[in-house]
Amino acid sequence: MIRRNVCHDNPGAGIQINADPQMGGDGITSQALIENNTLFHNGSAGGAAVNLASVRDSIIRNNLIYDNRAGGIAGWGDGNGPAWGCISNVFFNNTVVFREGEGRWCISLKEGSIHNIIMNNILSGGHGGALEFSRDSVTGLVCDYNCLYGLSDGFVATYEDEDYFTFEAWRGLGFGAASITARPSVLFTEWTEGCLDLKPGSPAIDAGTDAHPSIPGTDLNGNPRYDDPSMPNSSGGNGFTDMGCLEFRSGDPVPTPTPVPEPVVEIVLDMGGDMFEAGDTCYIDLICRNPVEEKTLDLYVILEYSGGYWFYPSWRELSEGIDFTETVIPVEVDYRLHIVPAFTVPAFGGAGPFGVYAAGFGPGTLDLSTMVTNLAHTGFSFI
Ligand SMILES: [Ca+2]
Ligand SMILES: [Ca+2]
Repeated sequence: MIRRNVCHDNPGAGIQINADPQMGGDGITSQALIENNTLFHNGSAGGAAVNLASVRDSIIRNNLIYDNRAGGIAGWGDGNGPAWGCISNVFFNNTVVFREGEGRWCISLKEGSIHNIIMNNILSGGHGGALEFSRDSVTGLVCDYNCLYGLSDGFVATYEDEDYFTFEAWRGLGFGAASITARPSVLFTEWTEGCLDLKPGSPAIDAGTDAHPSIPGTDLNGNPRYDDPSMPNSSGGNGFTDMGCLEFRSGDPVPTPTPVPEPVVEIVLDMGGDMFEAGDTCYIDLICRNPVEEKTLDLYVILEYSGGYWFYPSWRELSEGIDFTETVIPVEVDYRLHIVPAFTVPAFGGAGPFGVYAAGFGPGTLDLSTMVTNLAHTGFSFI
């Protein structure tokens, strides 16, 4: 595993795996993982930024490869013949970009490097183009959902300096029905300054695919896939995987669904007056207004006076617990739910203020967070 390295200004390759069969052993490297590396300014004396020989069943993904002098990612047999090609590897979500007039090809597979899968990459050549193959390396090739570009001459692919293909010609060979082509200035924020973040509206946004188990669910920086609401979901699988190694996320807050308003039950209390004397007969009318939808509540009413709390129904004191009345409140205006039975105002000995409170809770709960009505209150005094 070669992960999260920064490799730059090497005259040769930045990362190299050569199994060197002439040195004994089977000469094959299998199941390597090369991911989340950043490579730039390598290859002034030749050698791809990621240089692989006889590597098989391996994953090369989420690598940021820019401003290198020779190739981007190269797989071959190191001159030992097609029996030592790079076989059955996957190249996913790499961003390989060259400056205009510089470098070779973004991904080169040669010398019997067959059965490889190349998807979700942004490959923009500076002197060469995006993809280079030897004719014996396209067997079993799967190549789609890539953004391909060649800055110098408009060719995105070649069969090793024999045939050159424009984007449309390359797609015509069956490599890339879902691929796109776009200049780096259209894709990136400040590509000439080395900032290869996708910019708003970049066609690489939501245009890759996650329809392969080795496609990374997070990008080079560990950020998860993001569905940009301003871009169509044209990718395969989940529909919003980006091409390249840096998933775009807008600076705007993540949109949240418009909340569905909680049905409102308004409770109105009416004591028929606000001045009472011990021995008076007192009434409390409890009227519900419920304009939204029928709702089931546990309803309670508290009478507070003389420093104590009394709960309806049955006007018990707090120490005896609270009786709840489960009630279905229909959709009606001024629905008179309960007319609390008349009671006699008792003798009092404390100071005011005094009052009646009423509220409703979700059935079976007594938790303020589940209070589903406003807390109604009406005050009164003793004469
Ligand atoms: Ca996305
Ligand atoms: Ca989207």
